[in-house]
Order: sequence, then C-alpha cells, then structure tokens
Amino acid sequence: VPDAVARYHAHDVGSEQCCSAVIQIIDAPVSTVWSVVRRFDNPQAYKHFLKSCHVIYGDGTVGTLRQVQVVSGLPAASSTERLEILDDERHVMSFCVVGGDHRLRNYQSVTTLHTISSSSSNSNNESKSLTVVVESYAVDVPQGNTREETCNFVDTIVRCNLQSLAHIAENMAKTS
Ligand code: A8S
Repeated sequence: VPDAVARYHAHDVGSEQCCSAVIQIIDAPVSTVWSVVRRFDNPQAYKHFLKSCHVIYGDGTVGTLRQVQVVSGLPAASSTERLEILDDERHVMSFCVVGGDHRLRNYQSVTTLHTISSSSSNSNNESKSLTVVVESYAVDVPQGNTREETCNFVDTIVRCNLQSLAHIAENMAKTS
C-alpha cells in the first residue's frame, strides 16, 4: 500500500491551495467497491450531495466530462468535472473540476483502492478481504476563507461520500 499511496496521492499543491486525504475501510472486496467508484457517469449512486449527473462529452474513458447538479442547501449549484485517470487494474480513479457554479476552483481528487486480507473468515471459511479507500485532493483556497476552513469543508464532504460508499458496497457484498 505505501508505494501506491505515495505514487498517486502526491499532488502538486500551489501556494494558494490546500490538500488533504480521507481514508475509509470497507468490509467488501475491492472488485465490489471498484464497480461503484469506476462509474464516472453515476457519482450520485454514493455521493448524496449530488442530485443528478449528465455526461456532456465522452464515453466514460479518460477525458470524459460530466456535469453534476448539487442538492439545495450547499453553497454550490453545479460542477463540471473531467475524468483524469481510470485504471481498472490498479483501481485508481482521478477527476478534476473544470468549471461550475461553486467555490472549489481547481479541485482535483485521486481515489485508490487497496486490499487488506483480514484474519477473520466468512461463512464458507474463505478468508475475507477488506478494502482500504484513500481519497486525496488539492484545491484552491477561496478568497475570504482560510486553508483550515477549506479543508474542513471538503474533508466533511469526502468523508460523507466514503461512508456512503462503504454502506453501499457492504450491502452489495452481503447480498451477492
Ligand atoms: C467529490 C468531492 C467534492 C465535491 C464538492 C468535494 C461539490 O460537488 C459539492 C459542493 C461544493 O461546494 C463543491 O468527490 C462541489 O464530489 C458537493 C460542487 C464541487
């Protein structure tokens, strides 16, 4: 895990930017978690702050552009995002924000999935595998905000997204 984390989560952070990372352990195999994360056209499946998503260019491969609409109550209405990395072998996905009606200019995020084998077993006596999700980001600090405020805001959103991802993937793993 450490090599992969260093490799994909080293952001070039500008002087007016901040960065952070959130980690989530999920009781489901990487393949199950990846099947949700890789769907660039369907982020609202686990990101509950999004109410819809429309692909405006591309077919789900690198370079695809999506426009998401944000639920009411957030200081944002929409975001236009570009898929930067989609690596089905290494389980790496990255996107960046290229426009929209919100305050997170130049947001870029990288998500990687890693298997850890647990000492416990499932009902078939197969050793159970868990997934570690690492999601890091860099973003411009908006005018009038501090680094700390910005990181707190984004960390909260990312943590909610990853907790929701965990619930969905754990339910999929249970019923399959
Ligand atoms: C993601 C991560 C984030 C999304 C943020 C941080 C956003 O969609 C929301 C509110 C904003 O103010 C900015 O993985 C933006 O989606 C929920 C519209 C980008």
